[in-house]
This record gives sequence, C-alpha cells and structure tokens, in this order.
Amino acid sequence: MFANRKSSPKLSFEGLEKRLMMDGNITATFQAGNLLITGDKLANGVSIVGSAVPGEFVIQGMQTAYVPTTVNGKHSIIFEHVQNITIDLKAGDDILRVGNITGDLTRISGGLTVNPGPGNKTLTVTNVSVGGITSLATGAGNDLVTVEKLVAKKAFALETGAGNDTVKIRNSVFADLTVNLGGGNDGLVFAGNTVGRKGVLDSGAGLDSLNANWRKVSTGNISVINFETYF
Ligand SMILES: [Ca+2]
Repeated sequence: MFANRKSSPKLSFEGLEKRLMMDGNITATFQAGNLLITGDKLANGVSIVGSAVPGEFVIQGMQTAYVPTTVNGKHSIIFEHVQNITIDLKAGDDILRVGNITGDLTRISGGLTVNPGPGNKTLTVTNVSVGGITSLATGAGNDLVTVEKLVAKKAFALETGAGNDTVKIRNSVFADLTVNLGGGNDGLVFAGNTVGRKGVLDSGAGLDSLNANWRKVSTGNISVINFETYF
C-alpha cells in the first residue's frame, strides 16, 4: 500500500522551528504535597496518571497539534508524595486527561482542582478516586468533558462556562454533586451514577439537552434545572 507513496516535502528549518513551538510547555512544581501544573497560552496536552505507589504520579505531555507538549522541558516527569493536584492550563484548546481509561485506579488522596481558561477544552477524568474536594472548571469555549468511573469522596463541582459544551458523566460515585453548564447550547449525559447526599444538574442559559436515561440508572437526590430537552 506504500508503493505509490510520494516522499514527504522537506521542512525548512524555519518551518520546523514554528512547529516545535506549537504545543507549548507545561510547568510542574511541587511543594508540601501540592502539585501545581501550569500551562501556557498555546494548546497544551497533558496526562496525569497515578502509579502503583501511593502518591506517585506521572505527568506526561500529550500531542494536541504537531508535537507533544513538554513538561518542564521534558517528555514526562514523575512526582512523589503528592496529595493535592491543581491544574491551570491557561488559554488555548487544551487537552487534559486525568487517570487511565483502562488499568489501575489513579488515587488522589487530597483534592483535584482544574482552573478555567478561554479556549475549547477537552477534559477527561476516568478511573480516578479523589479523597478531597473535586473542582473542575473549563471556562469559556466549546468544551468536551468526560467523567467516567470517578469516585469523588467529598464535594464535586463542574462548571463549563460560556460556549456550547458537551458533558458526559457516567458510572461514577459522588457524595455531593454540582454541575453548572453555563451559557450556550449544552448537552449532558448523566447515567449510571450514584449520588450519596445531594446532586444539582443546572444547564444555565441556552437550549440545553439532558439524556434522561439517568432517571433509570442513577440513584440519589438529584435536582434538574434549566434543561429544555430531555431524551
Ligand atoms: Ca494552554
């Protein structure tokens, strides 16, 4: 199948330099149990996965456009004795993944905080346990948020801000849950979840839809506000 493949055009040095700058650098700092991950104005990609050792996390740059984002100038970096994780990727169409889609559970003993920023964010939290407060915010932009197999032992809050957001929350366990989809025409799938105390699903302004299968498969005291369409 490669018989007719033409050779790739050679990149000029200038073109290569531009490409290498496209996905930016993440700065990861650690102090007294607190891991802070800060992006730049470019489209950053980063994954955060816990290892088999409690408190040990691998922070790895992911590819969003041309080349993988670097972490402190490297491909990946490992931190130990982490309790709380805070992520602020700033502006740009950033991709953030916390936990493995398959494999071992990523255990965060303290809190998980994602700060908002402008741009179309892709945030995925899968196969994760959070012992402290979970606070996720994506800011303005058309965001895609997936929460799957999360165990949030304390309060969980998600705010997706302005823009047309798509949010899927499935097969997760919450103590208290607050979801606010902000302005824009948003879609929420909420299925297979357990809410221990109280949940609020608020779609805010705009024409918003809720996949209503949640009524059959989610349990708990859940209030639904502002949605225009149910299916
Ligand atoms: Ca960024």
